[in-house]
Formats: sequence, C-alpha cells, structure tokens
Amino acid sequence: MLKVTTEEGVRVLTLARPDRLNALEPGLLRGLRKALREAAREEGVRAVLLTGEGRAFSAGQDLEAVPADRDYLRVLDDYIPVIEALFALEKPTVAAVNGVAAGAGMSLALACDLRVMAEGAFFSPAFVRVGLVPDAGMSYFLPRLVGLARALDWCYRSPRIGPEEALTAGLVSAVFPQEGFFASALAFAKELGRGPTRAYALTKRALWRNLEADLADALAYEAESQAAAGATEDHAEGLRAFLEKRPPGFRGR
Ligand code: LHQ
Repeated sequence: MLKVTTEEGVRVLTLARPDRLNALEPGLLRGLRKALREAAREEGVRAVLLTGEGRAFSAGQDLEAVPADRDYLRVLDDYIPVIEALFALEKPTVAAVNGVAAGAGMSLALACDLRVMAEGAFFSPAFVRVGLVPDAGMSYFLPRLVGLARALDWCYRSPRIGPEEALTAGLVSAVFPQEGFFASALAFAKELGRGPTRAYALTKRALWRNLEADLADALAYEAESQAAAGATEDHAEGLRAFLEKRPPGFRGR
C-alpha cells in the first residue's frame, strides 16, 4: 500500500510493503498514480517526497506477483503512467532513498528530480540478475543523469552503488546518516517546498528539453521560459525582497 501524508507543503508518499521490501505490484502502482495526480492538482502541495517504509526504498517489481504468462507489456502498463506522472509533475520531486533501491525501485528514484540517500542504502539496477533489461524509465534517465559509460557499466554488472559512488556520480544530492534520515530528507524537501514553484517547473522542463535542442532553439526556449517566470508573483516577490534586503516569501504562484 501507499501512505500519503503532508508536512508543511511537502506531500510525502511512502511505499509501505515493508515485509516485501516495498516490492512494486499493481495496487501500489495504481495508488502512486492517483497520489501523483492529487499532488499535481492541490495548490498547497509545493514538493513531493517519495520514500519507503522499513529497511528498503523498493526492491523493484514484486517477483512473486509476475503473471504466469509473463506478459510484461501488460505489467509495464502499470508503470508507464507513474513514471510519466512523476516526470510531468510541475513541482519538485525528491526520492528519499532510505534503503535498497533495486530494479524498477531504482527507476522510480531516477524519475524524481533529485535524490538523497541514507548512509546504509544502495542502488542496484538488478534487472540483469534476473535476465531482464532496464525498464520503468531507467534506460532513459540513467545515461542522462550519470553518462552512458557509467550507465552501461552499472546495468551490465549491477553492482551495489553505495553513497560514496552515488555522490561521485552525481546520482544523489546528499547523503544523510541513517539515524534521523527521514527528518533530514524532509527538511531537504521542505526547503524546495518554500521555493518559487513555477520557476522550478520551468527550470526542470527547460533543462530536460534542451538536452535534445541546438543552441538557437535552447536560447529561444529559455527566453520563453524566462518570460513566463518573469510574470509570476514569486518573481515580483523575489525582486522586492532583494531590494528590501530580506529573505523572499515565495508562495508558489
Ligand atoms: C521480494 C523482492 C522482490 C518479491 C525482496 N519481489 N519479494 C520486472 C519484471 C516485469 C516487468 C516489470 O519490470 C521488472 C523490473 C524489475 O524491477 S526486475 C528487478 C526486480 N528486483 C530484483 O531483482 C531484486 C530482488 N531482491 C533482491 O535481490 C534482494 O531482496 C535485495 C538485494 C533487494 C535485498 O536483499 P536482503 O537484504 O538479503 O533481503 P531479502 O532478499 O532477504 O528480502 C527480504 C524479503 O523480501 C524476502 O522475503 P522472505 O519471505 O524470505 O522474508 C524476499 O523474498 C522479499 N523480496 N525483493 N523484488
């Protein structure tokens, strides 16, 4: 099941099948899809934090719940809308990787804007270990986040990618001690939740889009994005706050 709470503008989504290491099955994926739709709609939600209950973030696809006919086209039908919804969400998304993130569990974390991890946690592509290929967005996100050479290496060997390697690769923004991990991750997300939400959304869109653009196209898109950001209340507040030498009070509009 999925637990949904809100902490000062941060919608916390907790994968909660701890006895199965939060392995993913259709019910949980449907819950995620619904929760992401709600997070997108609710104005008071200014950031999303995705985490796991117990000792794992998620061990990926529930290997005991794969259909007997192994119709993986159908299995992946449940994943695709979740990954698309995470990527499309116009609010900062953070994966709080509290423990192992394997296979499609790692993919979920990759589809978030940023990741933080606990000292004892690790990522593992895992797919190759069961004779499968990266899915749920991993083949898209991983090379873009850490480079093609590293992505191929990790997907072939499926090593345990711990905090040091993840930080060096730029896969995570921060590593926090196991003790108090959730509080640290929440504080990280709350900081984003207090930011200029529209500007974050425009930034995310421009950075991803312009990976595939030429310079002229990228410059034109930036100008359009800046015009949109320039029209927000948060920009007006940011300007006022600067001139008045005080911290800005962004409201996400
Ligand atoms: C699990 C799982 C699990 C069920 C631990 N399922 N029960 C694939 C197919 C089709 C289409 C969609 O996409 C995919 C994508 C994928 O995600 S493929 C990759 C799937 N994930 C894996 O291959 C990882 C499998 N798990 C492991 O390698 C280990 O469990 C890790 C390294 C994650 C953790 O190891 P340990 O800390 O030693 O824990 P454990 O193995 O003892 O697990 C605890 C329990 O959780 C255990 O059950 P039990 O009844 O014995 O206590 C496991 O069977 C269960 N569990 N992962 N994916």
